[in-house]
Amino acid sequence: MFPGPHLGHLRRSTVAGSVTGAAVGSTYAELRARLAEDGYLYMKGLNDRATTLAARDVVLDHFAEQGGVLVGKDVAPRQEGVLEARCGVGCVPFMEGANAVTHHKAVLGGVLESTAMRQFFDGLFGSESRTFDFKWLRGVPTGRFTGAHSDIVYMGRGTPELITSWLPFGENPVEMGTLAILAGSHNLPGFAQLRETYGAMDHERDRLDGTGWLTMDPAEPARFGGKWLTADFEPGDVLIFGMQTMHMSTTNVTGCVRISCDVRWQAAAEPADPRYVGEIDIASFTKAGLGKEGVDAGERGGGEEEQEAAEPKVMIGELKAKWGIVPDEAEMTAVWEAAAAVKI
Ligand SMILES: O=C(O)CCC(=O)C(=O)O
Repeated sequence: MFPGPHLGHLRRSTVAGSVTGAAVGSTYAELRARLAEDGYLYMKGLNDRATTLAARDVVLDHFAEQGGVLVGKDVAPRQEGVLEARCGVGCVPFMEGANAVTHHKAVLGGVLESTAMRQFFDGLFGSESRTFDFKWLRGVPTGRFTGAHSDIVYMGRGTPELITSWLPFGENPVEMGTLAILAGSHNLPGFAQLRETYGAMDHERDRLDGTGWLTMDPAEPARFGGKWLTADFEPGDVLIFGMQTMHMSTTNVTGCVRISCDVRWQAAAEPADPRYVGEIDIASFTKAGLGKEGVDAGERGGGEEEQEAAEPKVMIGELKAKWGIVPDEAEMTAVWEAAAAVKI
């Protein structure tokens, strides 16, 4: 249920002067303080609505060209992004990386690296900003969601002051799959152990198996405190958060594809994670997770199998046991029910 005891509303922010005709909004100093305190900024209408919808059209055109993805050849039903009944994972085209769709003028210049985005991040960092060349553009089909994780696990080889921006391409209500933030996970003492263990990992270096998610169960990290928050997003809204803010998505329970993109930003003068800038070899990135699948076996002079045998993958469950944070079902149920009993 949204909003409900387990999933509340994100607090809205706008930049001072950015909302036409309204004397509302925060200065960059206030936004920096809010980001430090809340672990996120929910920027309403940071990007232009019409431009965002134009970028959505580019993605839908790409889907339509593949065939078998969307219902309806005419413009109107296609814009709804209604999926063919049998179109699930593996059918919706994979778009992560730096490619003709992510770097289409209307997508890149209009939305992902729009003037509004660049100005915002320059203001937020108080210096010139830059973004990775790699863009995490996704079409998420019915029934799918992203598990709980912190981004540091996938992109911690540059500055730790890296910021993720999540941009929905179109009307994106909670039931279509929205990004949910576990507010407090970045700074509450209850999460300290998690930040020092899971939050200190490097998915590739530590050979973490599979997606690198901590869990698919939102109750599991919520037992450390904090609160899951999300929103019904509109075109142009941008959700911003830091590397230690745990997040996941709600499930897409509609018949329409959810289109969204993650774009990472940092101060230009800071070191950037080399995996995501310059030439990107997409063949060496996994489709399921966010990160690259292991260190290139070729670089180490061994085949994939040889490397596997020498350094088997570690399962997240084994790590939780080592860290002493294996979820106790009874404890989790009690915490979840206690939260449900709180009047909001
Ligand atoms: O859009 C999604 O489902 C997940 C995005 C995300 O968590 C990420 O890229 O860090």
